[in-house]
Amino acid sequence: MTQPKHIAEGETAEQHAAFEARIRNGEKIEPGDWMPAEYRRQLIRMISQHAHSEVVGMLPEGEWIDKAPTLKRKTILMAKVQDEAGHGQYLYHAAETLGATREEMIEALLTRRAKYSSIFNYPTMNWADVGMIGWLVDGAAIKNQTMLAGCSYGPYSRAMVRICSEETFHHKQGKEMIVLYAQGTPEQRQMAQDALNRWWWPALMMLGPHDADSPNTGVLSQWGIKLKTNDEVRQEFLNEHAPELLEAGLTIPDPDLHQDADGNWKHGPIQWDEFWAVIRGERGLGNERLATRQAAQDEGAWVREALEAYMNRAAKGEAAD
Ligand code: FAQ
Repeated sequence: MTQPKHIAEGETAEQHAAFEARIRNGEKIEPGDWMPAEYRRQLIRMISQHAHSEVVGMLPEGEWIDKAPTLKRKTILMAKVQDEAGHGQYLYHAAETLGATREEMIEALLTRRAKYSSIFNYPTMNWADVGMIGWLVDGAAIKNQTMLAGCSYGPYSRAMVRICSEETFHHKQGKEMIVLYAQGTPEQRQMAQDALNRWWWPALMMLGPHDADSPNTGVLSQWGIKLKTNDEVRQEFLNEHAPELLEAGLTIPDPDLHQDADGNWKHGPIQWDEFWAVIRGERGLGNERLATRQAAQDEGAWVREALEAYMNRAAKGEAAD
């Protein structure tokens, strides 16, 4: 048996061993169950950052709702952006089951103590970016989230099952749009290609640093939260998307891209300096994204106050219908 790691003060090796045995047996850990403090901390970190990503992720595409080229595309995009808000809600609730409050999580986002996905700090320059986000960003998210649907924490795993089915629709609508444009007029083909040039590398990066540079993967794998490493998920994404993009007639902006003898597609070097700079808000739209979230928080204060007043009156049996 592996020596249990991350034993916090007040926890015993026996408790850890019993906990890990449950995970090995494929049992789900539920909110009231005993769990190591580090398991709880890692899950709150990851689930809250995932929730923030879904909510901030509404911004790049949301900008295009009133510019959609047809009513059908507008309706699809509105539904997609609303879905992302719903995903944020499921995920905040999942994190709340671990004892994190909504206020603490939002505060951590707005003060940059919590991250959100790097991908949403890139700008959407034209309509084809909406389709490319669906195809590549939702495509990468699904690979990651299908894996997380099998994770050891019950509420997160169940939220992922529901979210993945909606993301699958998002992925299909993006692919359908880009394949259509890639076969369209020269202008449409160019729009699709430009969008691919902008989103290809950020989509590869969003799956996280290489395994050797990923400090959290070890413990997350040990406790059945991550069932695959960042590089394994990235490989799955590449193997599905590289041939499909090429088949659509698009050029992937990577001169080193090739398929190896085992059939795996291999990418060239990723610019990790760009990834970290984007996360820190030194490149891309990080500062604008957080300012938008802060404004939404400020403008929503009266709703939270009214709700709290209502709940207080309801608790005393005074609230009207
Ligand atoms: N951006 O040790 P690792 C979506 C951070 S949802 C920013 O490898 P881990 C839906 C990481 O937090 C997309 N930071 O970390 C949608 C850690 O920093 P910390 C979001 C990143 O947790 C589609 C540090 O680097 N999905 O797209 C990123 O083991 C379209 C070291 O990294 C999720 O959140 C990044 N890309 O693995 C919505 C899924 N990558 O926290 C709208 C859940 C890494 O120690 C439109 N999360 N970092 O300060 C996960 O699966 C994992 O957290 C990973 C990172 C795989 C993201």
